[in-house]
Amino acid sequence: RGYHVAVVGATGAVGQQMLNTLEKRNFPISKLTLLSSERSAGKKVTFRDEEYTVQTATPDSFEGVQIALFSAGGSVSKELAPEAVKRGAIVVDNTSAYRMDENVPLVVPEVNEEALKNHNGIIANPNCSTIQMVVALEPLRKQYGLSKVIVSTYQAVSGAGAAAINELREQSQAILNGDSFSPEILPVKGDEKHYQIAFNAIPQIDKFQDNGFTFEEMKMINETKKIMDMSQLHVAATCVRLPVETGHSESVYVEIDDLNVSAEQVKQLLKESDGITLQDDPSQQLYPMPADCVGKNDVFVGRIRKDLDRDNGFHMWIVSDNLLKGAAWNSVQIAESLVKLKLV
Ligand code: 11C
Repeated sequence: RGYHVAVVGATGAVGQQMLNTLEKRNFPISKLTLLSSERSAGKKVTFRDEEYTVQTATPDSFEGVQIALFSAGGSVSKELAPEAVKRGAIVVDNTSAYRMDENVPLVVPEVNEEALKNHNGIIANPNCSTIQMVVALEPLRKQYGLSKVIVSTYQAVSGAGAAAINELREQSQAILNGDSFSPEILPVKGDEKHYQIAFNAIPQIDKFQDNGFTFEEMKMINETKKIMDMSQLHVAATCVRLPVETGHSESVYVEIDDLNVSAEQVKQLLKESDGITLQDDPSQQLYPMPADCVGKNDVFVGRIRKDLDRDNGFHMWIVSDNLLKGAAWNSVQIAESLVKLKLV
């Protein structure tokens, strides 16, 4: 007994993690359909000791599918998610194609699981850097009220896909060998200029918008307001790419409404909150780092301290595996919530 599940983008970095996560969570699957763009079709993928051949995704691939997890890029989702819905599937979409559509719930289960009840076939999985931040913000909002969020990110190259991982590795090797190299992917594959990422930091993730923010920064701003249902929240973001392979880090400054809260109380609250592991002990030099978070589903929080000039201001450091809670795990978690809430 179980569900007919399709994974679209099964050969990609996130698709692979989706399959690992479905396997690890023992998600009830009666039939599995593995799909991809034409370019990756024909590849073999193993799931629960069985070998599958990945098929080219077409509208008819979704016949009989009950849950479809999409992670094959925005254009594939735009074209095929409505076809899947037409054939009776519920789509969990990990691209930015539908996130800001008012008919589409944008869901992080620790924050707004209830929003799933209003779905019209498509559910959007937020951007990775947004997800890990709102998991830590929600308990603060609930307990103390929240008015301001200023975040700077330190993001891993795997967020930009497998080609960006290769670029970091090859460039690092070339620099160590004293060889020449030519950046071709980062900061954004489709943009005009490309810069060195090895031994560097690039303050551009995705393309610039007319307001001077990048699209990644606007995703963090707009998605946070939508997920937390706080259109008036003051949010600003600066997103930076680092030569880290996996695991996004974020330095976050928040202002809460309550003026009488201590850093100890914030630590205790986050320690008791779902999906969070607190790693915060300066006396032991304990704080989260991406290398320790790879392969783990939780959001890790540390360096919690009260601002020195503002009684309601707090600083913290948030790290998570961008391919898991930031993508695959959050999507599978949404599927688990759909089952739990009897929505599928
Ligand atoms: C990055 N956050 O690190 C991006 C990747 O909208 O799902 C995720 C893109 C998205 O480059």
